[in-house]
Amino acid sequence: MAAIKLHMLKPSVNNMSVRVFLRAGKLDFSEDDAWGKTRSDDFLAMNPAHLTPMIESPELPKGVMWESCAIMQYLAGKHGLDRLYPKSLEARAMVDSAMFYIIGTLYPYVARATYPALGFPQYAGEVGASDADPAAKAAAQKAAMAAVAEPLEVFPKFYLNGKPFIGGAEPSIADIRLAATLEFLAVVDYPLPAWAKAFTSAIEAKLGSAYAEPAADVRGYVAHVKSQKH
Ligand SMILES: N[C@@H](CCC(=O)N[C@@H](CS)C(=O)NCC(=O)O)C(=O)O
Repeated sequence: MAAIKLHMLKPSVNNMSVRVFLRAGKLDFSEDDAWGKTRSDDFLAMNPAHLTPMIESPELPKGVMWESCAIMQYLAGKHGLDRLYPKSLEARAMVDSAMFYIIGTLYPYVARATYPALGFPQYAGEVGASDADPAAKAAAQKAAMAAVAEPLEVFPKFYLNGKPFIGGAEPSIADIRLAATLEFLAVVDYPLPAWAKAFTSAIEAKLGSAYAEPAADVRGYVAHVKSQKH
């Protein structure tokens, strides 16, 4: 049996991050498709937050953990994957800062811009999840799309700062998390800036099938959703 069991959803970029990481780190893992299972009694008994990606490992205090970035941090540390998660505290601080910025600031805008097109449920309290009329929902989605630009520009200006990756010459877990996040923007034909296109190509070239295989699942879903609209 593989050492790490990942419960995952194939169309999700949160999941794609960990799926790319496991492959890039050449870890011993198996994947279980959690489609339709996350609210089951068995899953909720393990994980009351009902979120994927989730890994099972008997060494964890409760046997499981979730949150894509925390999973990558834990497994990179445990398996000595310093090339993906640098050991130097200062380099690591930048990787951590970038990941928190993605999860806390960039991703919520990406979600509000893309979830309506992806057919994913939106978060309670947001216009998209309310009983507002379609015009108000469309305006909210448009506003979220416009808001993506500012946090996106922070990456070339600050985190990349002339380097190919946040991690430097090699992609780090923050780069994996950023590239996966950008994948969803294709569903709304978001015009990615030139640096972001170059960044995505560079990470694909560096990671090869470790990136391409999980990306194909997300891209397949995005293509399917787009084909339904035309
Ligand atoms: N911040 C979390 C987000 C995880 C998340 O939203 N997971 C969704 C899929 S994208 C999920 O598993 N939803 C299933 C459910 O809530 O039942 C991460 O990065 O791991």
